[in-house]
Amino acid sequence: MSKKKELRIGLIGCGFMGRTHSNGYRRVWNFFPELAYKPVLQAVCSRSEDKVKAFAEQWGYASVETDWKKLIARDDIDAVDICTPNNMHAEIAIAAAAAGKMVLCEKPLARGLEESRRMVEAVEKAGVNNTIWYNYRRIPAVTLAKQIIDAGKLGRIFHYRANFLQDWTISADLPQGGESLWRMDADVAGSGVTGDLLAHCIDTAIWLNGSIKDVSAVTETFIKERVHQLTGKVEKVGIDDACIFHCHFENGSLGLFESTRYARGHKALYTFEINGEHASIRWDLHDLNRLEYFDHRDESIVRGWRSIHVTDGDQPYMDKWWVPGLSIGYEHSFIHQVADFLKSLETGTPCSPTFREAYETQQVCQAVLDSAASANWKTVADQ
Ligand code: 4PW
Repeated sequence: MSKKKELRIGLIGCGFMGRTHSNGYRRVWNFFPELAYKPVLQAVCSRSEDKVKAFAEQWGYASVETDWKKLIARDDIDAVDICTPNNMHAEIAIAAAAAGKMVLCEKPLARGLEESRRMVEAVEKAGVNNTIWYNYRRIPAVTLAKQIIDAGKLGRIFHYRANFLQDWTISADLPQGGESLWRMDADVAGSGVTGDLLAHCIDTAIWLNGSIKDVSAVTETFIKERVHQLTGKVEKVGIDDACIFHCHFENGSLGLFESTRYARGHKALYTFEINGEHASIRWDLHDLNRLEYFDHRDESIVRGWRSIHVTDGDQPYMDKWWVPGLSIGYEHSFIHQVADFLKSLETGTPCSPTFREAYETQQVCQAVLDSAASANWKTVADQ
């Protein structure tokens, strides 16, 4: 008999993110056997009965629901995991917290600040554990970047640069809205690349380099009208297809961020580079186990960019995986987030980023969108 405490999961939404999270729950206890808690795939919910039953069978959920309110009302669910489109995050999270459930929510926190604020209040008032799935923090090379920065190896930081580039919306024939293309619909998503892609870059940046003070942004919507899948009509496109902003961080460094879905040839190119007084680091999602590091204090005859293959047992999370030298992938970042969440239950410490921490990312996103709309600098704290 297992002595582990069960954490009974109720997953809402069975798309791409429903799969990544389910994989995390299923695999975590194989690789993190020391954890006191073990996730149990208790129930999954989606509006389509056929779809949810097939998902439950594929991933091993014990039961299904087609109404998320029923899932939340069940007393055999400890934690609600929200993998729906963004327009449902607030309503579900607030109801789940009121029902005393822990809440794990896919990024971004919500469509905008008003919803985000209510979500933070709800989980804090209910006193329930909560976290937002900004998974890239938990790629070992990115976590190692955090350790290197926190150890002071970069010295004073001057520059933070990040890109998130894709190319999947270039065709003018691509419709907007509906189940498969809700990221194209501003009413459902809240924004385009700012909330979907730059939110990742902003979350990582705040984590690595501290708060962002103010921003100046431009956005562009290259294709102004598209057929809406739900109405069948040609409708105005409300999302930002591309966004570029620069900013000041509170620590005095300058930031430069770019995201687009119109960079032909790039499917999901997330990169960042940080330049400090003594050293620089850079990372690229396409080579996610590698962290590039340059240290000016190295002896000059061997000074140069080091390419650190982050697979050693001394490096973050890697003592859990195979043997040194063997790589892991994108999906492992979600397994790590589950492990960190379970650990947080054991230790009684919050699992970062909490809703409150993710609220700061929302504030930056709002400042970026407002700056682009008004062609003015915006102060993040004013949001
Ligand atoms: O959250 C992002 C998604 O909406 C992801 O990290 C990458 O871009 C993959 O899909 C989209």
